[in-house]
Amino acid sequence: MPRSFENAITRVPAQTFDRGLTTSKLGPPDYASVLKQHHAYTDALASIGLNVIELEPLPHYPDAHFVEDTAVVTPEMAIITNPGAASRQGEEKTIAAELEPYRQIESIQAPGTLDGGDVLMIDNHFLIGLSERTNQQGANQFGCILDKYNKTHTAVAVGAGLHFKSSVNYVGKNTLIVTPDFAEHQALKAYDKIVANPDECYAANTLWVNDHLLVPKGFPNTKAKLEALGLPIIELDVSEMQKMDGGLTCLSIRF
Ligand code: CIR
Repeated sequence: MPRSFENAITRVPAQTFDRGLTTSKLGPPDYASVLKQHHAYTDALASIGLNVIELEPLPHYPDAHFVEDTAVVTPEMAIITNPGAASRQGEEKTIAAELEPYRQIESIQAPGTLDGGDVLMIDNHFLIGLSERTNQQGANQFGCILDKYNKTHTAVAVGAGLHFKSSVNYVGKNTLIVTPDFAEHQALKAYDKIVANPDECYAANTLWVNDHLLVPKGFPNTKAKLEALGLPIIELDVSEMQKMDGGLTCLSIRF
């Protein structure tokens, strides 16, 4: 039986949204469209049974609505991260305060850095991407915390894309959706794979939640492959988030 989540923390994007970090060359985001897309996203989460805890915008942190990077929550505890980008450090404190009533709190300490976007939780096993945001010390600290709770992990180097979950996500039924460069990766050999089309790599950032698939709009070939899983699909336009290197997984913390 797939794990079911009760809650999702989200944050309304601030008007300063366009001052966030980005490597994309997709042009400036439009704030009204950002809000509309964010609203459709929270509506989708609510429609599949999640209680959405929506936080106020944080204008001094233009990336703060990408809440996933600040915490990883398991059934037993929450690991508060130390985000790898200097401009995002401090976001995690506001999230720790939200999670304290629900979970035992653990945390990553400097000089370790880790972004939640680099952590893929598959039941009690965790894949941890080593990226420009998550360093070896951060991954080691994360691994030590997992050990305490009898959970296992594997570290994986991230070659392309911002985070590990820009390229690899779990979609239920022992299956990962991956970009072509992860199709034959040794660390992922225990899983079946759906490989995103080479011109649709962004669709690898698909979110499996409460046995539904939230899929970014505009990637029809990869969506057709996901349909073979037989799960209900909710297609969402996140084109404005993509302009800021974000996507479906990073807009919420599910627990
Ligand atoms: C950043 O560069 O930190 C943000 N502009 C995007 C973060 C996206 N987070 C994620 O995919 N987990």
